[in-house]
Amino acid sequence: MMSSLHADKSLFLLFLVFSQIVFILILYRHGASSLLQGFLASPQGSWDYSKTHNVYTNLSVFIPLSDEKMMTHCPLKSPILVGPITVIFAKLPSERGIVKKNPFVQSGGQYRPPHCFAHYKSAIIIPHRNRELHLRYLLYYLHPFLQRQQLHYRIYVIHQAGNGTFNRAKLLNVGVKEALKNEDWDCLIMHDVDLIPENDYNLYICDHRYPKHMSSAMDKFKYSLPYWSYFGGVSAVTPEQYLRMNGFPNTYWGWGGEDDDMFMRIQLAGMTISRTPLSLGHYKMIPHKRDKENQENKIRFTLLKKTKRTWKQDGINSLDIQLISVEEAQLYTNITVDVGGITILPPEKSKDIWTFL
Ligand code: BGN
Repeated sequence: MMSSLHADKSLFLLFLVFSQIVFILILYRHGASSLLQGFLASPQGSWDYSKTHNVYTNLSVFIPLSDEKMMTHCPLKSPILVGPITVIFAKLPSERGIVKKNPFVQSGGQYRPPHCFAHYKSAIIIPHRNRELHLRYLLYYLHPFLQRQQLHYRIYVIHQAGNGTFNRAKLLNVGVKEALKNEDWDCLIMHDVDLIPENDYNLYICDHRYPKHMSSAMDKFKYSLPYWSYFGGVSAVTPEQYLRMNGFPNTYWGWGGEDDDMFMRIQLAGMTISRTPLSLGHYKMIPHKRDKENQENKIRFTLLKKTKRTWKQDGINSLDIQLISVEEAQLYTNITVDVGGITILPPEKSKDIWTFL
């Protein structure tokens, strides 16, 4: 009797030690937020995307408390998360319609839960030009999506002035710099304008160990990764990780390569990436053609070969731009910037001449 009790106790102790080792290993490999995501989410792969919910479902339960002094921290798990969200690109909502549906969003596209203190503060940074309709769809879905997660957040749209070749990474550098002037954000989320998240358990918070790639399963790539080191679409870095990798490159004009450069500089700065599980990182891309001012970057391979030598000189420490305006629209903070570079003259004056500024 005594010896079986003793054996039970040893077995239990062994189990305890084993679970602790597993816990520490997960924490070490993937960071704290992965544990939190694991805890909050259903087991990997078990989401049923054929049953989806309206992104505005139950949002009206978040209303201000009658006595502000009674306000406490929001619970770690938001009570209204539903998982898969219905994302369709049917009738485009008007801007006024979106404002009406999001009464607690304040000027500049900022939100704090009206009934509790948020655990996380995230800035959403969206490079943009001539994609007004995409932006409207994104705002329609993203505002309620972020409120469902009870975050303190603000949406920044970084608008490239002029009609020169698009420079996504440089616009992101501008967005980070400007966002950090407003607030000490815990997390900076780099967000393409044409990607809509499809699962509200995909939390818009950072992994404090490593930069996190969030759009791991896009419909465009049949809900899988196009290649293992893919870091494009939507990603999240803390201000500290951002500084450590010297921000993003300023030298990638046009389509392609800048996200691969980001991946490289993460490694060069002694980090690696974490990734939202594919079952959670579902995104729908708004269908569109490539913009004519976002031609394929033909020298991206050459640039990528040089990243090892250039990343410490080219980045947030060498950002050279002309800030044109910072305006608080109702649904977002609108930052317009001249990033320089190559400009194509407007068609009536143009004789197919490229002007280098
Ligand atoms: C890759 C592009 C990425 C782009 C993805 C997905 C390059 C550089 C190759 C060495 N990278 O091929 O920038 O996000 O496709 O479209 O072209």
